[in-house]
Amino acid sequence: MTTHIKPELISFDLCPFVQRSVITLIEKDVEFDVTYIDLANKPQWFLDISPLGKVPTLRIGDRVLFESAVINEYLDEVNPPSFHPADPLEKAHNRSWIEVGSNQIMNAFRMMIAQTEPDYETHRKATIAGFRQVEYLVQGPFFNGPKFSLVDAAWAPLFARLALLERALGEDYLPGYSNLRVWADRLVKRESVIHSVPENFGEKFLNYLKAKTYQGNTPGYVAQRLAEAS
Ligand SMILES: N[C@@H](CCC(=O)N[C@@H](CS)C(=O)NCC(=O)O)C(=O)O
Repeated sequence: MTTHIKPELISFDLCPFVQRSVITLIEKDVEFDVTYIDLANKPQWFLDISPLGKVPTLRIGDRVLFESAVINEYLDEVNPPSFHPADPLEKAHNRSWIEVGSNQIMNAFRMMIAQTEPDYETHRKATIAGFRQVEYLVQGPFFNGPKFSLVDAAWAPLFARLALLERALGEDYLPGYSNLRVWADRLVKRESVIHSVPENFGEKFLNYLKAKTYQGNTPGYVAQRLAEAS
């Protein structure tokens, strides 16, 4: 049994994948320690324990777990009741949609760091197209209906970031997706989601995007628009 050991989350405070695990830790009422690292300058002890060099990394005693979906599955198993549906087919289906959530985080990230307007448009369209199927799947108010699930924990960080950017730029990243809008709004307002990031997260996140440059000098397209908007 490892459940009595307090886990240590190795984190970067702007990372959406880390946030997935923090949401699950909070939802499951698990006490944990956090160690922040600088991803631009990863400490050697981190590289020594993390073969992929990515956060989140969860250390439990001398065991080290990585990959947000795997970490969340572990947290779910050792802290019942499960956030997964009991039926194996439904559970696997939920896992598939957690993976789609990861893909959407990356589509949106490419959009946020696009260098030029056409580049931004390409990734904006890809992000919006990537929402098409889930619009018809989400049961509301959460992915599976009334019960919060690991799919909700996996998608909430994406919706939180898109909501911040929508407000800053006057964009709509869920155009015509009424079910998704209900789901996203519900998740962004959930206590565990709000408390899964530092208090000044919105400001920090937008400042991070504002500072995004190419080859160290040219501001990215979103960075330029944020500068114009402020
Ligand atoms: N598939 C991974 C993705 C994690 C990930 O990409 N984390 C980023 C920060 S948001 C990272 O650690 N990047 C460092 C690097 O790639 O060097 C997961 O779900 O945990």
